[in-house]
Amino acid sequence: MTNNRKVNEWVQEWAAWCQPDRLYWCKGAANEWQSLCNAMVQHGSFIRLNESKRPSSFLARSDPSDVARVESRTFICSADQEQCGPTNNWHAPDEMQQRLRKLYQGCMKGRTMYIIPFSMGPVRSPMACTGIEITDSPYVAVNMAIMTRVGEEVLQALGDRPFIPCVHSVGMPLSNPAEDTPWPCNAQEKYIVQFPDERMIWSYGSGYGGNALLGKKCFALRIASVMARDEGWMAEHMLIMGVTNPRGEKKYFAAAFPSACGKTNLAMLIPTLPGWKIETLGDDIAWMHFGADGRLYAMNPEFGFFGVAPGTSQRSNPNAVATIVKNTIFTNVALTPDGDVWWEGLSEEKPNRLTSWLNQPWTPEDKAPAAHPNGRFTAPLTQCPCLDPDWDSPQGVPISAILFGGRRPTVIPLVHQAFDWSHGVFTGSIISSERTAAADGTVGMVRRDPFAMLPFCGYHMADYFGHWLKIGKQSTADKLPKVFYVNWFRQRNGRWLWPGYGENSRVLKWVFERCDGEDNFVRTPIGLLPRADKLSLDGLNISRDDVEELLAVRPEQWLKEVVDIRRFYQIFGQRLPNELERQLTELEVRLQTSG
Ligand code: OXD
Ligand code: MN
Repeated sequence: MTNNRKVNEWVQEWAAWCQPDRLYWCKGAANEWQSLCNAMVQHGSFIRLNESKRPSSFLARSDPSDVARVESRTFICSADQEQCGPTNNWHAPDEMQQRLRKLYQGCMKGRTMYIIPFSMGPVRSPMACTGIEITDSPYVAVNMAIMTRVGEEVLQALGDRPFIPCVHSVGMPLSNPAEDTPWPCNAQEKYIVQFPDERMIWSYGSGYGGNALLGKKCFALRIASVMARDEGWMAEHMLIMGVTNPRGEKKYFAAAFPSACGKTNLAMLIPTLPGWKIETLGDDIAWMHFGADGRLYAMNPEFGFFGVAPGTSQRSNPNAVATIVKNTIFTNVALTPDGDVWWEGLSEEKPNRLTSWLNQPWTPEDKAPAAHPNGRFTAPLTQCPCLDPDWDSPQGVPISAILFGGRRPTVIPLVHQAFDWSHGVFTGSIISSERTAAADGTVGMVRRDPFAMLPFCGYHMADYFGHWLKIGKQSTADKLPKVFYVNWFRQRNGRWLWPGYGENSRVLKWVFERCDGEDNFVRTPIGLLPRADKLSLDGLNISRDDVEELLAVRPEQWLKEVVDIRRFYQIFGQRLPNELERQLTELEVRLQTSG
């Protein structure tokens, strides 16, 4: 209970409807987290990991049908279908509410309803927003306690201002508590529903990640993008990092990549270039507001990392490995005989014997992976060894550069800079990547994922492009972040050309120097590329040929890209901003007249 009448009424209304056996108000204290986790161990939903190897850490195994975000069951229910746009699933809000109300009726029988007051952003920051999630999943309660700032302080700071109501149920009422399973969910019906007009979220049937931890994708991106449009700020699928050069000068970069393209690795990168330092503020979401000085300030609304485990290793991301040594929840990874976790890529040598994420005995001869490709860790931001000193700043940090990128084996060079903000908006709008395991769908297919926001924009994507263009008019070129496009994934004959990881610091250095206006570039039809002698490659074992290929801009390939972009743009019809049409035509002309 709280003194906030609106909150109490809302909770009581939903409790009456969902009929849980009991209510539990989350207070956010450390001992609360421990006791909720202990209860989950008792119940069989959590396995406590070996205390001497991984203190205060747990493994959860989901139902095999509930392993990723389900974009096909994600809906934007705006009153006006036009507002939703062609890249989202739309449903009439009244009808959706009727349908879900039926499903929610009695859906928490035999369970506890957890009430989770949470703040996206530092409590009392002018950029922060409050949500309250009600859920019948203790897994959600303990994950939310890591991923967001939870507790009484949040309700106090809220006062009687509005909050974002978030309703979640796993959709598996119990007539007999003995019938419960370690990972309750509803195999038949799943709904992840955003109501942008009412600014509320209803989720049903899934207990996994972004489907259930409603502060993340549903609130901090889908609903927040609508708020940002209306209020003149930006809610973006971006990491935030601090970059310091050997002279001690520091700049902040934000970067948008589609899901599972290495945002967490980049955010925590250890530079191979001597004297350079990277510090992390966030690995997934950035909210950006203009400061009084006309610059864009970014804040990470989250409080933890919900990172993809497979591929995370001492080699790929030592800082992530150090972040997850304790107080971490692992989901759908393998269990070692001595009670620790393992996943593909964690060590070069595979352990002889494991229990797979499917709770089956596993040996290296098995064809199926031991960990699910979308297996995750949930760990507190504060455990990151390279956490930026300003990670909790209520004002956020001023952004000098925005990086876009994706996985493209061909066509896109290692790095290029947009000519100006509008051209930068164009480059963001054409991000493309191979699909990964973070969402359901065919892995490996190239899909366009504008601004890495395709599954996360809460309104018409063409209007979102327009919003980006409008943001560019609210300040001046010297104050707006410079925009870049990177591609670590270019290949020749199936071989990666760029070593990636810590070596990406070489690209960040070039970006940093571009922000200072250094004359280190060549002009090409697609943008500004590094002058070959200005990309620091000392100490890197890379052939001249490979560097040439990495930086190659081939007009004939790009002209094909233009055709594909034009086809992609058609889905937005008349609503596509003219400016982007103009950018595309100008690119085509530059390509046709080049060389
Ligand atoms: C994520 C995603 O989980 O983008 O961050 O899918
Ligand atoms: Mn993400």
